[in-house]
Amino acid sequence: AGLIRQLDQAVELGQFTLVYQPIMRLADDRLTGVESLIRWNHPDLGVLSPVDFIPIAERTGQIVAIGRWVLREACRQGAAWMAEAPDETPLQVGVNVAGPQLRDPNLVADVAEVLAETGLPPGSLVIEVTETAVVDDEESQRTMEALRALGVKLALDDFGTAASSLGLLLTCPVNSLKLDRSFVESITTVSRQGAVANAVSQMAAALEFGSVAEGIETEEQRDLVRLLGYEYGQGFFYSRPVAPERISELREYGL
Ligand code: G
Ligand code: G
Ligand code: MN
Ligand code: NA
Repeated sequence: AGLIRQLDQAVELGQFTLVYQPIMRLADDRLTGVESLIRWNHPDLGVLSPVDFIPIAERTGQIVAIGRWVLREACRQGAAWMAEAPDETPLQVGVNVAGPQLRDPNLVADVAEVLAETGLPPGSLVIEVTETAVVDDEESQRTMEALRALGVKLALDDFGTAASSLGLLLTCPVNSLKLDRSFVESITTVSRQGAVANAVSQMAAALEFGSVAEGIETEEQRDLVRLLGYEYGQGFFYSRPVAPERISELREYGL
């Protein structure tokens, strides 16, 4: 109950920050995007991970207000990176959006407003949704269509972990699939995880979805997902989530 009350004030009190994990193009190991990840600088408990408060905020509905802050901050930062290096291809900025946010009737208007306010090109924003949030939910599908109509990109996050059918891919208007890191963790040319990773890559290509392999921790894993045809990768092998200043340095000097 304490945490819930404190969550209510955390936006106003400026206690949230965003860190950004690099997303690399596997063909040439160039930084092409980031995923924004929230942290809570809690006055007594120190820095809290989203796993400690996002599930609570989803249950209470507080995720809607928190998510609005995340969206605005990530888009503001994305536009700031563009202004720093106007001649370079803008970074794609990923923002996680939870089920209750997708069902919030104001989401599309909020996104449009934030894009207009910050000047971030719509195509530079990637909204990451999970299978659980979109499955069997026509309202969420319509919201996704409306986001696509704004020019925003959509990614299906943690792909392969939810109890959803492959039929979802026929109707879900996403641009890319993010293979869950559980498959990359034990990926080898002979493992079952490797077989699934391969099948997902083939399927993504056939359906003209982009593909991102998550949770790459070793060079061997990087080499293998690249070989399997994944276009993009992210994980501790490249970088942990970092402060926005570090992303500026990585753009300028590389990893
Ligand atoms: O960065 P970390 O590994 O601690 O993130 C843990 C989980 O929290 C991930 O599943 C991630 O998608 C989720 N998460 C991180 N930031 C946000 C956010 O801004 N909004 C939502 N809805 N989920 C987030
Ligand atoms: O569910 P989502 O994909 O949004 O979660 C991202 C989470 O995965 C973040 O909490 C991030 O810190 C974590 N993460 C990112 N890269 C790696 C990695 O290489 N290994 C592990 N174990 N976790 C990672
Ligand atoms: Mn994500
Ligand atoms: Na994920």
